[in-house]
Amino acid sequence: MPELSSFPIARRWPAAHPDRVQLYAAPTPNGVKVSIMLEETGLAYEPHFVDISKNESKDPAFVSLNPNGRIPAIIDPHGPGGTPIGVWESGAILVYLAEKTGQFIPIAPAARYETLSWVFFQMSAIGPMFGQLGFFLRWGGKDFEDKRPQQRFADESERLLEILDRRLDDRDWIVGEYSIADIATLGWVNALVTTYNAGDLLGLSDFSNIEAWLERGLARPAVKRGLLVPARTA
Ligand SMILES: N[C@@H](CCC(=O)N[C@@H](CS)C(=O)NCC(=O)O)C(=O)O
Repeated sequence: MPELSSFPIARRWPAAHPDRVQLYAAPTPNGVKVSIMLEETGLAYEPHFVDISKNESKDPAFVSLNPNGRIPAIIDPHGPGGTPIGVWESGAILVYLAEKTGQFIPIAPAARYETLSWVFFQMSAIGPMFGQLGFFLRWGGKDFEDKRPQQRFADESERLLEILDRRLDDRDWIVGEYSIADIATLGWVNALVTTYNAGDLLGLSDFSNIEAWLERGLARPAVKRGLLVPARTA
């Protein structure tokens, strides 16, 4: 049976509490999905800050767990059959933790697949499009003279916001009760406002259902805590 210490990533970021779920991440929109979920479920976990500005997610020890070299990733020392398991890709981690704890995913098959559809929508559309918009607004692409890529991702982000806003008409959460669909999406919409300062560009104030949903989500104590985990270290 593998021990936690047999994972190279656990040697690079040593565990003070090897019995807890080990989270390797940064407080970015993809990273906070998992810290919010861990806070919501009440599972004991130990966060490790992976500094992506120093390319630490490309460290061979990190890549040995996630070949894509991107945060977040986890190791659950009490995985299936009691054996440690590594999981990567934030959507897969959310599903794993939801199934492990029986929380934030409906049991009824129809509602379960509806929830997964919205999680995949976040993973395949909201995350990549908002992320590219962020690149062209705030990071490496912000000084590019050619503004067409920025416009392309702004238009697509606005289209996705329209879909989400329509979905939230007359409902508090994306599918029934608060679920991994909300947890996956909240951090990304929040980042549009706080990190990318794209609220005006995308006309966010026109999406009143999203604004109310974001406010509801941000009011949750676990969301407040999760948004700050793992704390950035120097
Ligand atoms: N589809 C992946 C995307 C992960 C991702 O893009 N993470 C970003 C931070 S939000 C990252 O690690 N960036 C570092 C890099 O690109 O080198 C997931 O959801 O886990």
